Amino acid sequence: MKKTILITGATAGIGRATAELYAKNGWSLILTGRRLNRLDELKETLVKEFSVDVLTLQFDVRDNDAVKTAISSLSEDWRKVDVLLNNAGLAKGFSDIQDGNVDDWEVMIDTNIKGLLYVSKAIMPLMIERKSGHIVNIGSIAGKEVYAKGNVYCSTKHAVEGITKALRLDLLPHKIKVSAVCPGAVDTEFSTVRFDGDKKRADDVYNGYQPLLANDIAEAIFFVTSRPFHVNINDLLIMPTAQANTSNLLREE
Ligand code: NDP
Ligand code: 8X3
Repeated sequence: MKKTILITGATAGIGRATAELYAKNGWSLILTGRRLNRLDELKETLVKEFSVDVLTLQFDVRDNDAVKTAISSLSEDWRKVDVLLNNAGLAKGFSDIQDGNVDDWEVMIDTNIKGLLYVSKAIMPLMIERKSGHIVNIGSIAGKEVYAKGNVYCSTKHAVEGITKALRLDLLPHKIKVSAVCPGAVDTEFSTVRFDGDKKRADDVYNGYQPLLANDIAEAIFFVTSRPFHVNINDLLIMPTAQANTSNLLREE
């Protein structure tokens, strides 16, 4: 039987690569994000290339009413969500905490923590009803360590780690799996967003070593969600070989 994955933040980076990989494997896809033109373009590409069923839902994960409206609009068939990939997220700014921009803090906390909770809260009843489902949260090495000037972003990813553990505990009686996939540096639009479109500064993050690619993480997510029912991967930390931790990178050039 065909399975369905709902991906938040499917318009770029890890979310987009994951959409492509699951489409290649014949899954039905619910693709979400804020940028409608990108959702439309991705849907067209995947339908044409892989003849899969794709539904797009445009919403901002920070807007709980929009999340609830979008999820409650799902038809009976689309309500059978087998995998929820909580991927939408971002970093904003890079400064000592005492110099931090409060607006940036709000955006990160609202997106990475509250947005993940809102989407999970909307999807969990559908999974509980079917006693089946798998929630995969995208954490980060930044959820396991704190690096200089990464303060609030790192804290949001630490929160994702806590929420992942709490979900696993509370959803245990409902037979719903919960996993975290936690990458180190992945070359996506992440740094461009963090540095407000400063492409040079963003590119510098990935210079002099081979960062992970979005598809590396997509493959890990696919592995996590294709284990037999009795196997759950709780936590998968994936780093570029050239990155030992958040602060030690082997840059060559
Ligand atoms: P990208 O910037 O390439 O993609 C981020 C995605 O999140 C976009 O599709 C964006 O869509 C979506 N998004 C952001 N804010 C919102 C919002 N408010 N509502 C809905 N969707 C939103 O970055 P990545 O692919 O790298 O990031 C994906 C996840 O991976 C994030 O959670 C990030 O923290 C995490 N991560 C990234 C790492 C990296 O080095 N790149 C390493 C470790 C973890 P749109 O703008 O259209 O809404
Ligand atoms: C993104 C990885 O180390 O740039 O979560 O914060 S890092």
